[in-house]
Amino acid sequence: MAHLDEEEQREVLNRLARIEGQVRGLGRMVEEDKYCVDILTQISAITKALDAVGLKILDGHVHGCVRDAMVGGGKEAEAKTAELMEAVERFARMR
Ligand SMILES: [Cu+2]
Repeated sequence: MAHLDEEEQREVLNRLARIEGQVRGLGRMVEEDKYCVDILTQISAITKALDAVGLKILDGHVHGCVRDAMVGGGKEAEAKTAELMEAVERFARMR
């Protein structure tokens, strides 16, 4: 479960819809045999946009799931912290 309130969820979905449009545009650029560097620039823009969505989700997770587990304490808090660090490492390794 993602800890996003209604407005945040709407914002994330809007951003993802924009990214879908950007990816479709990328497909058109390849189809139309556009200049390689322009295609790479577009890929960078999409990657950045997707990163921003990832950070938003991560922020919600820390302020939701992780905080709740910390309040509860015990083994659940330890497990959530370990899981969080693994997720952050995976996210950081992407770039
Ligand atoms: Cu979460």
